[in-house]
Amino acid sequence: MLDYLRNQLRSLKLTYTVYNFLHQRKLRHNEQLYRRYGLRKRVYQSVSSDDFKALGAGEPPRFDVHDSRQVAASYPGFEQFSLAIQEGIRSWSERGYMVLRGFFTADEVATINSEIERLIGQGEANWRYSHVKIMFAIHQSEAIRRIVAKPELHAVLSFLLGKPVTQPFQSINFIQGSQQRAHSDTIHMTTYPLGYMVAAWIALENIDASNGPVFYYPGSHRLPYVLNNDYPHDNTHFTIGESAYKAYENAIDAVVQQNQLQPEEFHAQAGDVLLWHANLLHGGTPIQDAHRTRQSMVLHYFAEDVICYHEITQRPALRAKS
Ligand SMILES: O=C(O)CCC(=O)C(=O)O
Repeated sequence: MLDYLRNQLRSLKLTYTVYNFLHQRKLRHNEQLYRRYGLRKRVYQSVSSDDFKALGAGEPPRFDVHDSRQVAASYPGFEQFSLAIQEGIRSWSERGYMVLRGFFTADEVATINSEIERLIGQGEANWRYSHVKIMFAIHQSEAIRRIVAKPELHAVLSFLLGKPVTQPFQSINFIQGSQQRAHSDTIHMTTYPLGYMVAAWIALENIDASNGPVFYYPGSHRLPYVLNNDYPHDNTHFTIGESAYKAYENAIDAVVQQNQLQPEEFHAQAGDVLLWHANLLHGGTPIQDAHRTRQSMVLHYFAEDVICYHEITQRPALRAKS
């Protein structure tokens, strides 16, 4: 009965509006952005891609417009990166992902893992999605926050987006593989203009084909964004459709089939990092060995001075200071 009521409340746009109204402090950054981009809405109201149609596409990230292989070296700051990172940046426009091998040390990885273990042991881990994801550990652990706040990571992300990127919007930790179906993060963390999000996924142990690695479709970020109007979401003016996310996943499967996309898997050593573009299609492969863990952490970053929201539920993103 309680679950039923909770689901009913979650399907009402009004529930989110009231929640946002009560948390306006975390939406204040949008006041100036709405003015700047010409969006005529209150910051606590629902917002989705429909609201931006009349405003045009806005200015996309620079490497979505110009091939990073041709132009990256001409932007200030490129020389600060190692040769391996420079090569990753060069291939960004074409592939939509890049790898930072050995970016976190064994000590840093061990500290993150023991902090997660501590949160779980103390019953403080913020589990979601049937005990698959631990949300926002960065808000609970000073040690994790400090480790992931590497200036070099922020420098790479800022360089890729051509706008400052200073802190993660959220963190998610996994103990086992997510086995999540293919999706683009833009359906969960949408921006106006589109494309100003990057994910940084950190291997916290060695990962191979048997413990549910992340998979992705190279180059898929260049396909059109799939947003609410591109699948049968059954939303109404007042409610969010109950099976909207499933319908979205089915639409992405169709995109994969139509374009005959071929997946790659991210096999990694502990400390390796995979960065992916806001629209790169990706997910988690099935776990072949149920006895194995797949400890990992993903951080999602928005560029500063863009509008961020959740397309499916049409909620503006609340930004808490970490
Ligand atoms: O870690 C995984 O298996 C998938 C993570 C993911 O899809 C995401 O962070 O968007």
